[in-house]
Amino acid sequence: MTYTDILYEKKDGVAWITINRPEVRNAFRTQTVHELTDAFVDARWDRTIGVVVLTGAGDKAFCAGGDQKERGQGGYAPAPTRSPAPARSPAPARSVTERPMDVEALHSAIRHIPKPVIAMVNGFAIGGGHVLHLLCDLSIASDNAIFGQTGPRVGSVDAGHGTGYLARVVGEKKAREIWYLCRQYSAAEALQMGLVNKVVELKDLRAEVDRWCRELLDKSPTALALAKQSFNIDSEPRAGVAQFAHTALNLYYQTDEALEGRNAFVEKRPVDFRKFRS
Ligand code: S0N
Repeated sequence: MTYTDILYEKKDGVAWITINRPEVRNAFRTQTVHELTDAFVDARWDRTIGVVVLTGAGDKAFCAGGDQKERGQGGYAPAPTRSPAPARSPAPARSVTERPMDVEALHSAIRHIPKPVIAMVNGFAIGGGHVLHLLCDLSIASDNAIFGQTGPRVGSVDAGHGTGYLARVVGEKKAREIWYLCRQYSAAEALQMGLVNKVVELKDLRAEVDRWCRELLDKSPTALALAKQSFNIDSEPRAGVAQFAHTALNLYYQTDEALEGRNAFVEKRPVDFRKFRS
């Protein structure tokens, strides 16, 4: 697969996956999610790779979540590239680039690769981007990193791993605060609540992640795989919830209420959800 939205480099046993859309704070569109998933699957089956690092290009953002400009009434999907099939002929199978966004497949690829995945958080980790770092095994952040969920502010919610796994990591009360209030948290606050493993100055981030990679590469790959899979077992039932949550989310995206959140962001105006309470 040729990548347009990510950079993928394999070096000295480490696969570096970089979301390369800095002009939109590394927000992911459908194509980005296809590419990320493909890279994780490649790293999974490459026997020379022992650790994967996920990061964002530039020094402003790790990832700002789903690209709100691609999101329409049916959720995230690329514009159709061919005319619809004539009536009564069977619909042709959709090629990978025509399929709707499959965030669930990406989450699954991160969780199920039997190798440690490190999120190198170099700026904003927001919305669906925050969920990506959350699902990585380890998170190492620069001191300018900012964390938070935005769903109830932009008419979206990851009610699968995004809510349930966050509660495991930071506790129920804090997870509910993060999701309900949509505030932003500093790297120091993230460290304090156990959301990241380490915070360093931005200039030292790459070297620090390199050090963690080297330490991991010295360990037994099979023991690491068994440890990861064992950790995953407890939270794996959430994968079923995630499927259900994504189906529900796609229905929610079809409502005027969800569209109000998306439109307010794109039109750069205050959101008005109060009308949906009357
Ligand atoms: C990240 C923020 C806080 C950065 O603020 P800052 O530094 O002031 O920059 P801006 O001027 O706001 O942004 C710079 C340019 O980047 C564009 N941009 C930023 N984020 C996005 C985005 N998410 N989509 C599209 N464009 C984005 C800005 O528009 C600006 O461009 P110009 O200059 O042309 O105007 C700030 O940018 C911010 O708050 N961003 C939005 C964060 C957000 O709400 N993200 C989306 C949250 N929702 C999701 O992630 C959906 C979750 C999801 O995908 C999912 C998850 C699980 C299951 C299913 C799904 C699913 O949806 O299918």
